[in-house]
Amino acid sequence: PPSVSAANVGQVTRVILDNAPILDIHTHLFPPQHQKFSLSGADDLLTYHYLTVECLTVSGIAPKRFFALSKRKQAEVVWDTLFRANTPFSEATKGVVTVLKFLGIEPGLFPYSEIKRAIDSSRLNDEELLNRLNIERVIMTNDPCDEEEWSLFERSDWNRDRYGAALRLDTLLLKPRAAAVSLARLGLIRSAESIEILEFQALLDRWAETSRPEYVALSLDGVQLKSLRSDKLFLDALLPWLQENRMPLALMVGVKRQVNPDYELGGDGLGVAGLSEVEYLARSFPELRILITHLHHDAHHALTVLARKFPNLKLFGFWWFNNQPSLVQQTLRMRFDLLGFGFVPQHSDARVLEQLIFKWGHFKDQLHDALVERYQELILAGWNVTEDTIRRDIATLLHDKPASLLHSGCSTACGLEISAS
Ligand code: REL
Ligand code: ZN
Repeated sequence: PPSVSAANVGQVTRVILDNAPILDIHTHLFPPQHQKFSLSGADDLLTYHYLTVECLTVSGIAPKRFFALSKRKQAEVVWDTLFRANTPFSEATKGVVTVLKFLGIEPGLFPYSEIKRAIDSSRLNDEELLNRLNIERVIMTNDPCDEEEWSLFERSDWNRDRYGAALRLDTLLLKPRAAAVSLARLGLIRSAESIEILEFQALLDRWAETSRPEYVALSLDGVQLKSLRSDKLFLDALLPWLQENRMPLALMVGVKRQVNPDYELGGDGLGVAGLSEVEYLARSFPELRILITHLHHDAHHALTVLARKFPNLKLFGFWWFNNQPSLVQQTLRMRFDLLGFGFVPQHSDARVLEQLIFKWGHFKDQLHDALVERYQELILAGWNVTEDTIRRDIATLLHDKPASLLHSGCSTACGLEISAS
């Protein structure tokens, strides 16, 4: 295969990136058949919590007044504040600009009604959009304690290959009292006071059978991670169950919920880093496969070093406040420097279907630059880089590596076979 030169590696990498299949391992998307939970279109896009928070910050509108408005009206206030009265400078607003461009909508200072009509009449359905973006599969976030949301698994009219499940246990482990009440009401456990170990494990079996999760997930503060070290449900029920079933545990660490409840979904902030708890888990449970992402930018160097120390600890994505080009640029290069291909570079965290366009689009721009910089250094140092090399590397990063770390992939792709001879 022909070698790529330092001069054309940029263009070659761009084309390969544009056509590479993606496996998105963490989203809040649902199939459109699950109507109440599946978000798409102008109103949902403009009322994304990243944007409502920015709008409140910029405008000074009282949060209570803002959230009392209808969704349509909130979207209009966001549009008028962030796009008409101001220039869309932030990452979240730029995301909307990217969506408009992708949909072929001429951006301009139009009234919201016009932008809304343009977006809603030109949007694609989920299959079309996922195909256009080469996103093979997205993993949802599924809370078994939310009866209505969980009812998705009672239906069979949606595409299970496209939408993979993740068993989210925040409610169960972090609000066990509330969880016990609702599970007892559903007749799933005996007492509304507490959940027994065996009951919990039976529930995990049952939920895993219904949803076929790719991992069990927890999104939490370092303080909460610390208290789980002495939590019976976590230690005596969940951890053994995960190890026995070779089910990965995805930890999203460093979020303090509802720092400002007036901001509703946008009211969460930074909590305690909790890295020693992560180290403790990785060291004490070598059979436990941990996927980890972190909300603190300044935790990432230490976390990357930790990921070099424990083969059962795998870094993924740029989460939320970290998913900003200025931060991705630096941290992505550090991850390549320290981990090579041993991490999952990104997940979208998309809540609204069209967010996939910019969440992946913007990340690919960053990835492109980091890759090209490294390939150019290699080429100048005399290393032979071919199109096949680049294709293989990008496939590893965006698809094969994430696939190998999920429950469905771990039995077949846990590493190279090492022969004894
Ligand atoms: O999955 C999570 O815990 C977080 O990603 C969410 O709580 C958060 O609101 C999300 O929308 C951030 O991107
Ligand atoms: Zn999320």
